[in-house]
Amino acid sequence: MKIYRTKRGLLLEEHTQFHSLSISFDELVRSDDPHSLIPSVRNPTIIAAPQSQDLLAPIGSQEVWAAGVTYFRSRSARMEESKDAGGGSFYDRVYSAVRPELFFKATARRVVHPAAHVRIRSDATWSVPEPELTLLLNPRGEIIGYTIGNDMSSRDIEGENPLYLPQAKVYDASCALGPCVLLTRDPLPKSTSIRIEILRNNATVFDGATTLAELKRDPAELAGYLFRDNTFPDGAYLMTGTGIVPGDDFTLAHGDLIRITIDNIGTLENPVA
Ligand code: DO4
Ligand code: MG
Repeated sequence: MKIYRTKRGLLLEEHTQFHSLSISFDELVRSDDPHSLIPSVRNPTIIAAPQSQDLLAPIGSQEVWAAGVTYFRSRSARMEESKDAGGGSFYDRVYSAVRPELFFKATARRVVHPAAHVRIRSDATWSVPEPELTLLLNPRGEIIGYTIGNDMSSRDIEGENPLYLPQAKVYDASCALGPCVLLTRDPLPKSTSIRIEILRNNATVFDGATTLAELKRDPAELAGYLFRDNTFPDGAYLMTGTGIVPGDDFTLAHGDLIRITIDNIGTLENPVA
């Protein structure tokens, strides 16, 4: 089942039918078992599917965190962009280390809704979107669902010095989530595909794809690291890293359209402001 957060409240999509839910997103995430709670908060009336302009990012009070260098492609791209700063070794080391790279990505205020504008930093010269499977974790650190995330990144800033990573990653409208949460405790199949297309003036200027078979880390293990010595009373989102990085000659431009699709979840589209 899928949960949409909309201007009309939470909607449930089940067997292609839509119902409203009389519960907030935070209450859903905090509940012990969202699946068994849903029948008691589902309005029986079947309603129309939400319009794309009514969709809100599926987030309440959750923080958004992210994992990095979890795909070989991310390791290689980062080593290249940071070679003058000594990146030849630290990205390679974190790719193979037992402890993953986890970083803070966004508060809900910095997350943009589906179809809303993401931003590139005004002081960046080399910016890319990062299409990432994103885990929804309950307050116990268990995966209760999945959404699509865009971890907007300033490659020139993070490449200049790894200590600039928070500035390369965390700024207004640096993150997009949506269009819905696929509510399931089951791991997604390794064959799950993640695809991205970037359009400029209606023409594709970059496209790429990967699958979860390329993700080096186990999602539950990433969640376990995030919840070590950290409490999240309203749960949290954890982006699982990118396996798709455009070539070094590509940078986003104002007006581009970023389209990210993950099997069984949907498509998240955001224009670049
Ligand atoms: O270490 C820098 C960021 C890595 C990242 O965001 C990713 O691999 O997706
Ligand atoms: Mg990323």
